[in-house]
Amino acid sequence: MEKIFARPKSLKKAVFHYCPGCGHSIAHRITCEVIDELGIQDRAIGVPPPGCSVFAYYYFDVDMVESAHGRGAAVATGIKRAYPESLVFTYQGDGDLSAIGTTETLHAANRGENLTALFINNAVYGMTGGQMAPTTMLGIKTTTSPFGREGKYEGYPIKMSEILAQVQGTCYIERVAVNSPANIRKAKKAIKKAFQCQMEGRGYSLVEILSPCPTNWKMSAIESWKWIDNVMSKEFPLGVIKDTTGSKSDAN
Ligand SMILES: Cc1ncc(C[n+]2csc(CCOP(=O)(O)OP(=O)(O)O)c2C)c(N)n1
Ligand code: SF4
Repeated sequence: MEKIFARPKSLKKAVFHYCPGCGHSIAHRITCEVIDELGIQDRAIGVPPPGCSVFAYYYFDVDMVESAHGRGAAVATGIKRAYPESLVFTYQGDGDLSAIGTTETLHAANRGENLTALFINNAVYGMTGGQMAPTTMLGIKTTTSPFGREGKYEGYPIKMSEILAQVQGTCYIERVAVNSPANIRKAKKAIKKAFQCQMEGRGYSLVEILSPCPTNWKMSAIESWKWIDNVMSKEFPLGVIKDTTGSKSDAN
């Protein structure tokens, strides 16, 4: 009998520790599917962060080098420069990439480091208990913005993808979501295109993935998927933000 659905080869046979409905597990799976499809399991090197995905190395069956919080772009730069034939990707939350790691990320992008960032935006600091992140939307209550985020006091939701699109070293940036089968398919295509950009030596590529965190959003999984469509993607619109390849993104 023909097998039409199976665990990707590069996804270990381990049980995810993520909460039910969490987007990290979907992002892991589609990234592994892309690694398999591109045939790069033996040369892919992932750089996971502190955060809920801190144990990503238990799941990806590729070489992984853990970085300190926010330092993914710097660690990945070293790996890629030492092993230019490898396919290097960082896997970073929004607390990681858009707060403590802003400097490393912006300068790695500006230098056009030939690597790929998978940027998981769930609009909070997930692992540490749902504190406000730079990506938290105005009016949203978190443990550190109990009355709702107010721009005047707490700043405004930061749009890292749009900022990074401004610098010369970035070649491809797309925002996707993992909240529906159609969006998951688009997210996978975007990750594939970002990896292909790196394989072609085009510079820094990034896929921002809007990802549900039902636990800290205090919603059911289904409510959190709807919230991405109805609220989050209004603040963070989905689509290609920058593409210097000249080829039409097959994600759209
Ligand atoms: C240098 C440093 N500062 C703070 C922390 C504490 N810390 C661990 S995870 C985390 C936030 C994670 O949030 P995010 O990056 O958005 O990832 P998520 O858990 O939501 O996936 C923080 C502040 C740390 N590990 N290291
Ligand atoms: S706290 Fe949020 S981001 Fe962390 S595993 Fe649970 S649902 Fe996922």
